[in-house]
Amino acid sequence: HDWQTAKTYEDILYHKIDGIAKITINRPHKRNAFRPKTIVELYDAFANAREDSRIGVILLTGSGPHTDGKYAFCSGGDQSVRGHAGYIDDAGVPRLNVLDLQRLIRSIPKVVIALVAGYAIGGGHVLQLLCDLTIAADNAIFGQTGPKVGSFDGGFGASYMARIVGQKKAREIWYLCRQYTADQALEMGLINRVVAIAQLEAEGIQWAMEILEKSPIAIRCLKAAFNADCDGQAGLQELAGNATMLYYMSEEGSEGKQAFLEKRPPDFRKYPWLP
Ligand code: 2NE
Repeated sequence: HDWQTAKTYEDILYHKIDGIAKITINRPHKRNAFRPKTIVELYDAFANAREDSRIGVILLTGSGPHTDGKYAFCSGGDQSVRGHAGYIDDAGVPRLNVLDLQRLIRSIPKVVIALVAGYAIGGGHVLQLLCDLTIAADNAIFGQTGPKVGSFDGGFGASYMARIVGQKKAREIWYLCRQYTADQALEMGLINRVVAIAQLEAEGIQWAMEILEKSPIAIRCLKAAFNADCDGQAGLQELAGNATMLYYMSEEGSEGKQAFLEKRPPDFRKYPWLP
């Protein structure tokens, strides 16, 4: 595929092709673990894809294989920079900035698809969980490690996981810290499809192309609606923001603004009170 480099970063790769952005975590020597800088760059690339009206689908993946032949989507927070109060950035400040990225992936009004080859572990597993859709290679391995390495994600990592796989399974995943195969993940509804590793990107592009044929506003309202079910007032804000956008796009909505600018009373009489 003829990917164009969209921007150059240190820890990630960022590409675009007709309607699709691809964001690749590029630290294969660490199984694509993220440090604070990785998250800053991921956030920047996702924000760029959000602003680009030509982009409708974002693929999130990890680069690989590493020189030892192993693949990883992401192995979570980089434990080698974990300090007293979080993951330490270049300025010495402790951070858990992956939580900001989690919210962006959820609220961005475009479809985010995780392409998982190899390990999706810890905070890396939560990232795949939060993507709208996940396509996995048959070598993918899923799991949480928090209680083993002295961490936990009690936000989306717990509650959203339970929405997806159910309370019993979510508790098993977190309490036992086992690893699950791609087929097991598919069976428990954690992912959408398993393909041969050579087919992973092509399958992602195929799904993206099918989505790009659909109505952007229908998809953005559906994403907000799925989010609203779990996200309380923040979810309602997102859903309602779309209602406001659609209202602004209507003649009735712009009448109010037009009247204000023309210093005249608004004439809403011509619009019906529909049943
Ligand atoms: C991913 C896994 C299971 C892979 O195992 P294996 O045996 O294939 O590879 P290995 O030898 O463990 O790893 C290869 C190299 O990558 C580094 C390793 O240290 C090793 O480096 P060298 O010895 O070659 O120098 N590496 C791998 N994962 C890393 C990581 N997360 N941080 C730093 N270096 C890492 C196996 O590597 C594994 O279990 N990794 C750790 C998974 C983990 O516990 N992640 C953190 C969970 S907590 C979290 O992500 C989090 C949260 O809970 C809440 C908020 C934010 C984040």
